[in-house]
Amino acid sequence: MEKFSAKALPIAADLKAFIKEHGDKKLGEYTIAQTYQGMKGIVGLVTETSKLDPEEGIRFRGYSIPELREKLPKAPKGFEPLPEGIFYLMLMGELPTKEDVMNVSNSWARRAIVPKHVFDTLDHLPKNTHPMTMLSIGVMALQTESEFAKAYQKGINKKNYWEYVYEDAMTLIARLPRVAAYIYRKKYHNDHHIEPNPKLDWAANFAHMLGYETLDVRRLMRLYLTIHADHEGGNVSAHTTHLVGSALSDPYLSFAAGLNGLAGPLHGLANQEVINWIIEMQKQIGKELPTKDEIATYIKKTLEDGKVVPGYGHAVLRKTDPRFSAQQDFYKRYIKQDNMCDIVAMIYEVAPPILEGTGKIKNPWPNVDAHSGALLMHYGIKEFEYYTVLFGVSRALGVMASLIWDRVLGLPIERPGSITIAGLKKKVGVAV
Ligand code: AMX
Repeated sequence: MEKFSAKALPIAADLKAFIKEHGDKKLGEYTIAQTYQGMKGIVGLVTETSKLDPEEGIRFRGYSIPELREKLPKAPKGFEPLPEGIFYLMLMGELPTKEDVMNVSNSWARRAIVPKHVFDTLDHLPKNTHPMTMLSIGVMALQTESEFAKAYQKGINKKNYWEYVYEDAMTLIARLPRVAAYIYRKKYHNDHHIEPNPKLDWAANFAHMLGYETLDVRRLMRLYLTIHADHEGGNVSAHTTHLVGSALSDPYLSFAAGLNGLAGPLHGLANQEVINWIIEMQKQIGKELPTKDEIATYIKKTLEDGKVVPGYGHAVLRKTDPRFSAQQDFYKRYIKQDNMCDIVAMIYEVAPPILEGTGKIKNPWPNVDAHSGALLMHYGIKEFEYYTVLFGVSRALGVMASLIWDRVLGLPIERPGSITIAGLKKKVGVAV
């Protein structure tokens, strides 16, 4: 925390001076269409942890995914980065050393004990509760532990908000894999739970608690939890966490809200939808490995039925998502042959021209969700309804690092303006 405050407090002071001097300069103009089309392209947020380039994809504090796979510290015998490293990078703005990563890992291991009432809460939910709903409820149950909420009730100076948010963010990230693994083992393994192993890194321990002990699953989990961590500030889960946090709702309340956004099929739930959609395709075609022509027909039928092709398209990206490419690379390096991954590769050949042919889809290329499920299926993690939970565990890293920055920078409550249809028409002189 000392290292972070030494870094962040001067930046916060500098930002205040910058806004005082330049706050009245224009950042851009926007149109009526943008107001109606999800505010796309309107810059209304400051997010430090990562920046998305439409052509090139995500950069975390300036580093692309291939660069991170090379530069972030790895576990012994590991080839994939440790997610602790990307958290450190997003929070501190600089690449961590091995020791920095060890410190984060140890800090999370020390904070990882989940209070019993959280498990009791999950145990009382109906059996058919969706795993994302369970995760959100699990995080809400953890909220009893919020240091920020307790301190705020006692009364604290606003200058110190960030210290409590930092504490909560670290504890929440530390406890999240245990809660997520509990949900998995409860739902799919008859409540046979696996105790954490504090000697393992965060991702390997998560894989262990889920019940997967091989080196390859550890590798996949480290990569998965790294690449899903952040995607600048405007996506639904990041923006929601930031928005709710701006009301000084504590990190648990804010993150649960973000998770509820991630649970939507146009956002994080797309990873479950992709596998569901592929399995349905296999069923309809009656083959485990359909041909490219059969896949093309299935894609066209999906569009004709007025449905989206899951895993394709993006609100900002205009090229193949580098997070998709990183997973393709993982497949080629570690798996080499798998029918589901081969179908994913065939869809990648067949879908873009069909989607482009509609003339309306702005990005016909695959996003992160087009590949992740196939890798998980390969290793036997076949319960695709659970996949968004993995995304949620990873997303905590980015949105919690951002929330700490929000409070250290003293960002105020978020409150954009809104307008009525009549108000819009009046503005441009159209009779109402
Ligand atoms: N399949 C079918 N239609 C699609 C499409 C797809 N994959 N992607 C976009 N479209 C449609 C939109 O629904 C919209 O149709 P409309 O004009 O009839 O309403 C039109 O094309 C224009 O949309 P857009 O400007 O290209 O995209 P957007 O910014 O409105 O939406 C996204 C972006 C991701 C929601 C959309 O591409 C989509 O629904 N993709 C499939 C779901 C998916 O994979 N989501 C995951 C995204 C990544 C993530 O957050 N995890």
